Amino acid sequence: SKTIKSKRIGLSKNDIKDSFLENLFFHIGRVPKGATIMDYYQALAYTVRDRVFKEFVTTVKRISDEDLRVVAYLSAEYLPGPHLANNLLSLGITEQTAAAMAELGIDMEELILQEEEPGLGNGGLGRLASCYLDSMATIGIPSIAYGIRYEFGIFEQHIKNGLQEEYTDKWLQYGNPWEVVRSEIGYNIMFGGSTKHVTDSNGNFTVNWIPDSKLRGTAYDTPILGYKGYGSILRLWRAEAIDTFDFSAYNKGDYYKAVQEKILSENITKVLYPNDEQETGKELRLKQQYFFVSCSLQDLIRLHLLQGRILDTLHEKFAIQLNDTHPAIAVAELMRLLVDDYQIDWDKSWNITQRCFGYTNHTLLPEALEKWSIPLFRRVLPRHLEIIYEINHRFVQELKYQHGCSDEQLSRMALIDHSGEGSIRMAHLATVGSHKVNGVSALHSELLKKHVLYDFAQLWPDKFCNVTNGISPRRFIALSNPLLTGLITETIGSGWLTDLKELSKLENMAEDPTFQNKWMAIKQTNKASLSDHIKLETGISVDPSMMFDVHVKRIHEYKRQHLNVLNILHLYLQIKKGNNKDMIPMAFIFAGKAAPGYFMAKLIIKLITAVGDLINQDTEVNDKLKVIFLPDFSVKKAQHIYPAADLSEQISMAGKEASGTGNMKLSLNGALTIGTLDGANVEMMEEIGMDNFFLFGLNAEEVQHKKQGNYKPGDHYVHNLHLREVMDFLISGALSPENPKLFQPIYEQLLYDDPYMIMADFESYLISRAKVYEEWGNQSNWTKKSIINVARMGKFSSDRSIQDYSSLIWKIDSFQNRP
Ligand code: 26V
Repeated sequence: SKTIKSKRIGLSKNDIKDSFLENLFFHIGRVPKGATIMDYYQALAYTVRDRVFKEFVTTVKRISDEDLRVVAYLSAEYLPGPHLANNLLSLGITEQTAAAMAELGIDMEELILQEEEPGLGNGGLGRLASCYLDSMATIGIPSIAYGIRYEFGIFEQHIKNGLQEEYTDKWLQYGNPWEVVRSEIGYNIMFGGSTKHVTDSNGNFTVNWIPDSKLRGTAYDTPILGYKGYGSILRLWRAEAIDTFDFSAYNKGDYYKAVQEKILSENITKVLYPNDEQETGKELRLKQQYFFVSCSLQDLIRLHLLQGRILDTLHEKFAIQLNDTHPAIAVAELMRLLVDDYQIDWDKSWNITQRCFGYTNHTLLPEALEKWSIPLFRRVLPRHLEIIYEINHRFVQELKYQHGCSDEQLSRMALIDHSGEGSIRMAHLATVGSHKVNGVSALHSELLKKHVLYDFAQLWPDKFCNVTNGISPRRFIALSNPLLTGLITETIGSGWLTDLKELSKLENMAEDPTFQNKWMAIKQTNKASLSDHIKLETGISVDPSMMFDVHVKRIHEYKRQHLNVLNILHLYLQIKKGNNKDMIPMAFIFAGKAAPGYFMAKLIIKLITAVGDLINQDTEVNDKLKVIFLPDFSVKKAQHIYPAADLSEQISMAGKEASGTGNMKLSLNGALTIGTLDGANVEMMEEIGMDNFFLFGLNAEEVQHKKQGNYKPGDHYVHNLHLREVMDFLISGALSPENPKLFQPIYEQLLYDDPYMIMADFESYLISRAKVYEEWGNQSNWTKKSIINVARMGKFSSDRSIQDYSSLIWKIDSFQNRP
């Protein structure tokens, strides 16, 4: 890279300006006169990409020269957010670039807004993977992240008549300047057919898999740049037909059949599935998982052999992390590659496999634990089914004869669930095939050992550990909240961006009136900006002096958006009764997508918008209350919302939210949290202190206990007047005059079943909210708490999470710690 001409990758204003004009001409074929804003965006993206490549190539060279151990992160989802601004930040050239653009009469901010983000994930899990990639690149953990290049990412959400409508995402429609296709890096992937077990003349036993279809996975690389740091790479696989023409079909004259094959092959990476919908029968989803896993493992083996090594040492050179069970088929695939393709004996292969993999669990919800039906599995992956049976057989033997397990234990722990048509428990496959299993918050990791993987934790206590999630401070404060970032840096220097614990230096300032005023003024500016955005998107005016109460995340019953709504209705009814003398004006801001097939979640969206319609137009209440649903939540939108929040809603039923990461993002931007003792809230409250956190609700143990007893949600209805009023209002028809029974399913579920204990937690929520109002009344006090929240967020940097993974699981040193 030293030979690359410096001007082409220079970081001065003039070099950037020259490169930009060159790229506009040579890449886009335009001169400034006549160029569109999209042309400008693309030209700038190429300009920045050239500079990113330089860092990236340097890192890759170092990994290869020094023969370093590398993390291979396997995830079916990534949500990187827009790349341009992040890369400018990482390169440290935001100012020069803005100045260069200004000299050309271009507003850089406007270009940044042109970028269509890759929506290659559903929510927290995909965003976490991207935060981790950012941190690995920043700290200098040698890494490569593998995934799927979905042509259509998460659907676009439109709201029509208050209902969610889904539209296909077209993130690739104007091309993607951040990726490079590596046509030479591709692997053949097989599906279906049957297996043949043969013994050759030397008595060697081998298995041949005779598939009935094959396709090719091609690598698309996006370089990822860490903050003033190192490079990493996001390698996404796209499915293609092996040959453009199937010549045999062509020769027979069946040209169209050949083209049809090509289309079918490409279907594999067409679309991202929603993660919160049942998938047991979805053949394409299983194919997606196997497709990207096989490409990734074949790629690792190629890289390993390329360095002149033998496969016996694969686990010494790669730590492969499974992001949930979506890539868990990797356990069987690596065994297949080692045993069938490279003729390594089973025991040695199993040893390598277990030492390669680590498995991260991201949910305890029983309905979310992946299972694949055996008939489907046999149809798609016949050889893998045999391998899984063999792994299972050996595991069961071990349990029986070495550990003396009972039949009951055996059937609980087996990889195969024999009920019905039979299914494969992917979490068990991942657990058995890995040397470490981790949860994503302290509470979640404990519950994992106590419930979902209880028997395994008893058997292998040392296999289990915790790595609490974290977020990238680069993306979620430096990029999204430049004003607050400026104030913090001006006060404590800039070290905090790579060592978030340094934020604790802000504690001294928490009671300083001048500092408080600056802090408040920034929040106010951010709220005014969000308010403008809300007006633009929804037509609704929100007064920025209101308290901004923010509830943004996927819509799911366990996250309890409807608990929030019940409180809003309570406030509404109080105002209507004239009990509103000291009421604090509040704007409730919701955003989030519902899985397209999830009836209740979609009804909850309708409920939020119906309550909004009622309140926002009613002049008797709308100076005190506003209810906003911002459509099409994304990383880009989130970056706009977090900096403007005063209060963060983290109100899931205890025991259900594995970690949550929005909780961290909001707190890092100075919002105070109202929340339950769930997921990472527990550790956040530990850090932030009870006085600076609004806690309410049953804890996980109490929830368990109540469920085992005979919980009667109706009792709360009878005994709590406010709850009764609100519930009665819910089915009064006032919210949906055209269809008075619209919300009856929610009403009935809460009253007669209430699986997420909303009725039980309602009163406690209201009591906690009363404290919120009291604290808000003293703005200096509120601001002090806001500053303390930020000052105590150090633990929740994804840099810390990655350091934990590195030392506990991967045993990989960062570049920084190397001579
Ligand atoms: C899947 C399913 C499938 C069946 C229906 C219900 C349901 C609900 C959720 C899911 C997603 C499971 C995996 C997941 O996305 N977990 C999230 O991971 C985040 C990163 O660790 C964490 O912060 C969230 O708490 C956790 O929900």
